[in-house]
Amino acid sequence: MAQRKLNKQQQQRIRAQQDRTRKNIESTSSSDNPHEQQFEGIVIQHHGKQAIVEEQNGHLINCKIRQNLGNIVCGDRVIYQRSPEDQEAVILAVKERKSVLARPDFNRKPKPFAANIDQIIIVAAPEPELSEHLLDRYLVIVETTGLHGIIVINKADLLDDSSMSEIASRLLVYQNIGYQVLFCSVKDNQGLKQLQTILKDRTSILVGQSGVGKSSLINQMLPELELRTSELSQANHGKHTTSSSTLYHLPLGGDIIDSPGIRDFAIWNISEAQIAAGFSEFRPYQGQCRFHNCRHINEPDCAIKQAVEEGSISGQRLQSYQDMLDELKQG
Ligand SMILES: Nc1nc2c(ncn2[C@@H]2O[C@H](COP(=O)(O)OP(=O)(O)OP(=O)(O)O)[C@@H](O)[C@H]2O)c(=O)[nH]1
Ligand SMILES: [Mg+2]
Ligand SMILES: [Zn+2]
Repeated sequence: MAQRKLNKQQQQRIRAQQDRTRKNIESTSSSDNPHEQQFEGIVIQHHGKQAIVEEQNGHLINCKIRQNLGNIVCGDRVIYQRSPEDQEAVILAVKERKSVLARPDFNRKPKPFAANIDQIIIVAAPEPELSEHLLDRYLVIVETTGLHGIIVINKADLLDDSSMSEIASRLLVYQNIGYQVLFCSVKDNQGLKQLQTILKDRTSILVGQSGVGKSSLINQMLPELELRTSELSQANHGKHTTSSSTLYHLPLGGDIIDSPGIRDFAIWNISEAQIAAGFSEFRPYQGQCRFHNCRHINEPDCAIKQAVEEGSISGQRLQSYQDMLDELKQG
């Protein structure tokens, strides 16, 4: 995933296009054209050149996407047009996004997949095994997007006393630098009330390895999910929808986006400085290394290495940072 800043040029181009489209919309008042009315809706899912949009009355409608609009993604607020009898509609414009997450497409170009998110819920579990390597990469995204990030350890029911204390001590590193860690279990209904409180009145996205239980967590919080799933599948011409990001409304208020698990997660399209900025505990030491452009690898008088020696920064986190720089260099 990457942050919106990386796509600034692209964003500007899209925005200019949208401004033009908006102006066009404004100049064609709907009363000129009584059969084609314009509405605002929210994108629930997108599939190539089509998107499923939730209308203001809660119904889902399949929309084509007008050319040159750029990528329309889950969470986008859009203006669409349809005549009352139409089952299909056309998206004319996208409202400005307050945030966007992207992942590399097959050409390693950033491809947005979710928009207008407030917080990222990183889901991990004892099975598949917890990976700090992956966790640190997600946290770089959290820090560089400026979104709120929380770590959820699902499948807590699989932990006995000793594996619980082992995993808890590994997570202490993250709690010490200010991240909230919440243990949950879909099976035992553990931690879900707290999770619902965290999700209330915000737009959150669940990210994490395939199989950690992201969809199961959502399923547990949404009693009417099955209904929504079949409605979605109908709006999408009966296709299965499990492979794309999908937005759901939570019963207590707020929205949640389920995203497909990431199998191949590489650091990509990001600068060394952004990686460093992704380690929030490095911040207090900024400007304290002997060299202003210190990369905290083997430079003398490095304040970060000093902090590791003194025990105020975790050596494992510094190692993780250095691994990411290596990975970046290898491309
Ligand atoms: N023991 C246990 N199993 C769980 C729990 N939550 C989910 N599972 C199981 O974990 C498996 C994967 O769950 P999913 O919800 O499909 O995982 P996901 O993260 O959505 O996976 P992708 O969609 O591939 O990214 C399923 O077999 C679930 O039944 C839990 O709290 N405890
Ligand atoms: Mg899933
Ligand atoms: Zn340094």
